[in-house]
Amino acid sequence: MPRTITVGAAQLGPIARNDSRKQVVGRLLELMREAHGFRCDLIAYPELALTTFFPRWAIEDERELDSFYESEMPGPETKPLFEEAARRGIGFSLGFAELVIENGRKRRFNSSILVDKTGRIVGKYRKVHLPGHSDVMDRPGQHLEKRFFEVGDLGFPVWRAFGGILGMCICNDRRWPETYRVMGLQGVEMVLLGYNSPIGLGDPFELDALEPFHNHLVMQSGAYQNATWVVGVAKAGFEEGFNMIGQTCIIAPSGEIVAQCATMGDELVVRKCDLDMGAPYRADIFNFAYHRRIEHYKLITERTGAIPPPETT
Ligand code: CDT
Repeated sequence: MPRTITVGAAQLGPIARNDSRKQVVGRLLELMREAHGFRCDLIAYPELALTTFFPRWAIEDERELDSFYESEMPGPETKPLFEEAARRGIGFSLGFAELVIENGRKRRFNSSILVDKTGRIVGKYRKVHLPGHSDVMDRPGQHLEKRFFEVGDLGFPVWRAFGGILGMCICNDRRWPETYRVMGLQGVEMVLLGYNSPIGLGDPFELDALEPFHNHLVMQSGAYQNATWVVGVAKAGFEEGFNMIGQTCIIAPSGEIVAQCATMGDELVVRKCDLDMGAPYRADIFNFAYHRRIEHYKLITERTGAIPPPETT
C-alpha cells in the first residue's frame, strides 16, 4: 500500500507593514482552496506568514511590536484558516510570531504549527537558529531576530501525522546540518520549512549573488543526507524595500528538486510525495544504525565555535 502525501507549497508574495491579518488570512485561504482543488492533504506556508518580516525594523514601541505577534492560536483572525481546513479536510503548517506570557513575563518565539485535517494542532516548533543580531545597527535593513525572539525551547521534534513522520524547521535552521540530522535520527520523512531570506542587506555582492544557489544547496543536501522530503516555502518578492528570494520548492529524498515556483508572488506548487522513496537510501548509503560513528562526533555537541589547533613552528 503506497504511503503518499500530496503537499502544496504555498509561496507568499510581499506583505506590507500595514496589511491587516484579515487581508493576509484571505490570501492564505485562497491558496488553501486552490490546494484543495489539487486534492492536497497538506499545505505549507512560509515563516512569519501572517505579517511582513518585521525584524527588519528596530521597533521600539511595545504595542506596535506586540501587534506582529499572535497571543492565541487560533485567535479570532486566524480561526477562519482552521475552520476552512477542517471543512475541506486539508492540513497545514503555518509560521507565525508567538507571544506567550509565563510567570508574568512576555516570551517571544518564531514558531510554526502543524495542523491536521480536522483543524487540530498536532505539532509546534520554535525556531532554534536565530540569525542576525540583537543590537540595532546604524544602517537600513536590520535583521533583528535575536532581539525580537528567544531561542526555541522545543528542540527538533517530529510527529506521526498524515500517515508519515513529519518535522518542521524555520528559515535559517535550514543552513545547519544538525537541524535535519536530529530529525533524521527520529526517522523523519518530510520536513516542512518556511523562510524569509532577503538579499541586499549589505553583504558583499559575491555572497548576495550566490544566495539562490545556497538556498537550494542546503535544502537539497539536508534532504539527501537524511533521505527525507523537504518542502521549502518562501516569502518572496520586493517587501518594504527589500528583495526576498523566492525559489519555493519541493525536494525529494534523492536531493532532486521536483517542483518549484516560477514567480515572486503568491503561488502554489503541488507534488504527490511517496514517503517510501527514502527507503533505499535509509537501507544502504544512509543506514544510520549501520554506518554512523558517534564515538567520533563528540565535538558536535561539546563545542560551539571552531577552535583551530595551535600553530607549530
Ligand atoms: N529569516 C531568516 O532566518 N533569514 C535568514 C537571513 C539571514 S540574513 C542576516 C536566512 O538564513 O535566510
